[in-house]
Amino acid sequence: MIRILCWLIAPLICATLTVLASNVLDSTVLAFADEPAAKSIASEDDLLTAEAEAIVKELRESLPNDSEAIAMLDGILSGSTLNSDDGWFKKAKSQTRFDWEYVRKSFDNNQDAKVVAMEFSGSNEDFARLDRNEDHQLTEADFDWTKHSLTATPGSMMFWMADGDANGKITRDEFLSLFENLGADNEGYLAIDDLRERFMPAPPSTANPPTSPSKRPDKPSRSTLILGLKNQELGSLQPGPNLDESAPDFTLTSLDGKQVTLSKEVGEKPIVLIFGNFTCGPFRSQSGNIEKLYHRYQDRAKFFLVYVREAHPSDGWWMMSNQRVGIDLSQPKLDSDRRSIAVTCKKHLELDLPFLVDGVDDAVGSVYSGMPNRLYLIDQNGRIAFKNGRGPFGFHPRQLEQALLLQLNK
Ligand SMILES: [Ca+2]
Ligand SMILES: [Ca+2]
Ligand SMILES: [Ca+2]
Repeated sequence: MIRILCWLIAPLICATLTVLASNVLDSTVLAFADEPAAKSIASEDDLLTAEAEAIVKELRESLPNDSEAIAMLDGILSGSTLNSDDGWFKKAKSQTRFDWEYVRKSFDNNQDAKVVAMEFSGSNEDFARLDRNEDHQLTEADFDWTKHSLTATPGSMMFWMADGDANGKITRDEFLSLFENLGADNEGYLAIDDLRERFMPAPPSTANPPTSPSKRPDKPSRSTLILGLKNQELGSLQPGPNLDESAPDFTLTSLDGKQVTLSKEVGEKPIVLIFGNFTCGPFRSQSGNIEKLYHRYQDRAKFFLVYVREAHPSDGWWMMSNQRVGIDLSQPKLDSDRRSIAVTCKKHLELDLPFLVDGVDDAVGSVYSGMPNRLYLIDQNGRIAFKNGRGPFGFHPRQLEQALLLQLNK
């Protein structure tokens, strides 16, 4: 039903949904796209290529058995579609100094398991941003991030449908187009039944299993995924620095030509590092959140977006959904090529925040485990104060905002 309506409305709208669904193949979200949701199983005709067999051997020999990358490899080999319940995504939990326990111990003076504005030492504005569910008190619920960031809700469904150019921001014109596409163009208004069930997340489908992975580009073969793992397009092979460890130093050049050395930026203010790339649809869908975060706190913290390896290049696990919105590029081989893609990305996503571009050797993205996307908060002593679970599922800008506010109000 949803699928038919979606395609009737406009191919572009569905493309936006498919960006998300096919990038992550999450079963809940997939139900909204153009394929039935079902867990993939490695089919008999999805044999590994000789190249993939060799990579499997090499990774097993070079990586610790208990590493996230080996968990990912095991997931791929068993036919996992790399959703939020398996692969290494299930293991990638956020690490933060600033969970509910911290808030309760720091501010809950009368020990009633809630913190009201009077108990909080910071400003009312900061309190309001920490109060995620807007009930005028801080409780455990405000700090519960167990739902992954691609969980479909009516609000997120509407967002994905409206954001026709998939740049993570809905403009007035895009919103108006949605208004018309939902049926308002006939009568000039929408009735409640025009919307009532339109944005309801569908229950997981028990329909037919998908066709053989190798027959659809958005359903990659196991060999494609294994190559993507080795190339760090699915994610970094390293775990990245842990909570309280020193942030690894680096020097990168910004898009306006300035050399930025992390250790020289440490001290005065906390530092927010945002890792991302253009071909990751879920990352693009967060760009409005990232930009708002930057504008809200740019005077109180330093922000850098570290541009890393493409997650879905045309010569890897490519995405029909990217092509539909005109994003079709191969993995850059030269630093200068990556820089020019970063310029295009910054422009398409209309981001003001400063971009630093990692080299094609992926030195910074690797050591921070920044692929495909990741958030860090570094304190004024240069130590990791917050690190989200591996993107795209663990990518929660609002969770980073809570950590930043609590760091600022220590
Ligand atoms: Ca209290
Ligand atoms: Ca609350
Ligand atoms: Ca848009």
